[in-house]
Amino acid sequence: MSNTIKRRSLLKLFPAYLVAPAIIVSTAKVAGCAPTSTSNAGKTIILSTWNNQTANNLAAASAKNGNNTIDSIVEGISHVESDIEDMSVGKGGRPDREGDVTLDSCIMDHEGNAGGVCFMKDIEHPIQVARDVMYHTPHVLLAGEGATKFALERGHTKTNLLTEAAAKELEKWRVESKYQPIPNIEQHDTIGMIGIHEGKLGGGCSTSGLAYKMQGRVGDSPIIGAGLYVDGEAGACTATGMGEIMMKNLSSFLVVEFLRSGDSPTQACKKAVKRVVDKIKGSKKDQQMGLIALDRDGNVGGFSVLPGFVYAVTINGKTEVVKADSYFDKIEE
Ligand code: SD4
Repeated sequence: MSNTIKRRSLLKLFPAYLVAPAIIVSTAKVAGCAPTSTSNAGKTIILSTWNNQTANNLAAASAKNGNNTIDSIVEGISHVESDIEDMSVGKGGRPDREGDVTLDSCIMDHEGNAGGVCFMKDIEHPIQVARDVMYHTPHVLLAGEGATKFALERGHTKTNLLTEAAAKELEKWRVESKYQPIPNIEQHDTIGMIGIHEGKLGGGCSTSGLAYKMQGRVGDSPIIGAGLYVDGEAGACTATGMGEIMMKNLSSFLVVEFLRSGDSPTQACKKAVKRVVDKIKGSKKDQQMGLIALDRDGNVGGFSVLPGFVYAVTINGKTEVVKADSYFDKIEE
C-alpha cells in the first residue's frame, strides 16, 4: 500500500489537519490576521491551500532571488504539479472515469491580467501554460485540444500524466463506480496560491479536478472569479473544494469585493462561505469549500464550510500551517 493510499485511509477516519505532518496553529495566532493591521505591508507573503509548505517555501525563495510575484507563484505551483504523491494536481492526478487525467489551472496578476487552461491533457505544467495564455494571447481561457496544442507551440512536451497508482485506484473505483466525492478526501489537495511581493499581488491555481469526474467536467480552478481572483486595489482570494459551489457563487470574486469594502480576509471568507451554505439545497454537509484571502496590506485569513481545511502561510520566509475556522464544527450530523 502506498503512502498516499495509507494517508487517504487515515483521512477517512480523521480530518486532514490531524494527520498533516506539520505544526498547525489556529487562525488567530497568524501574524497579520487583525482586520486593520498594516504590519505586513512591504513583506513578502505567500499563502496556499492545504499543507503545501514546500510549494510556499519555493515560491518565497524564488521571490527572494529576484523573481516577481507571478513567476514565484508559478515556481511554487509547478513543484506540486510534478509531485506524483499529490493525486489532485498535475502528473499523478486522479483521472476522469474514462481514465484520462485532465488538468485545469488559472493565474491572475496585480493589474488584472488573467489566463487559464481547462480540460487539458498530456501537459505536466498547466500553471505555466496559463501564464503563457495570460501574457502571449489575447484570450483568457483555452480548453482541451486547443490548450494542449498551444502548450506544445510554447515549447512544452507531451507527458503521460496517468501514474500506475492512479490507474490502480481507478480500477478499484470502477468496481462500484459510485460517484460521491468525500469532503477533504476526493476534494483534497488542489493548490491555490496567492501572494504579495514588492507590493504586487498575484495568484494561481492548479488541479486535476474531482476524481472520476464525467469526461469534460471542468471545475472552478481555471475560472477567474470562481477558483481565483486578484485585484491590486483590494486583495486576492483562491478556493478549493467542490468546484460547482464556487462556480455558482463566484466565491473568489465575492471575497475580493468584501475586502474592497473593508472586511478583514477572515471575515470576507466567512461571509462568502455563508453565502454558499445558505444556497446549498439538501444536505449542507456534503460539500467542502475552503477559501484563503490576502488583502493589499498583507493581512491574511481563511474559512471553510466544513472542518478539516488547512492552509500554509509564509511571511518573510517563515512558514506555518493554519487550521481554518469553519461554518460547521463537525462533518457528521
Ligand atoms: C474542482 N476545486 O475541480 C476543484 C477540486 C479541488 O482539492 O479543489 N480539490 O472542483
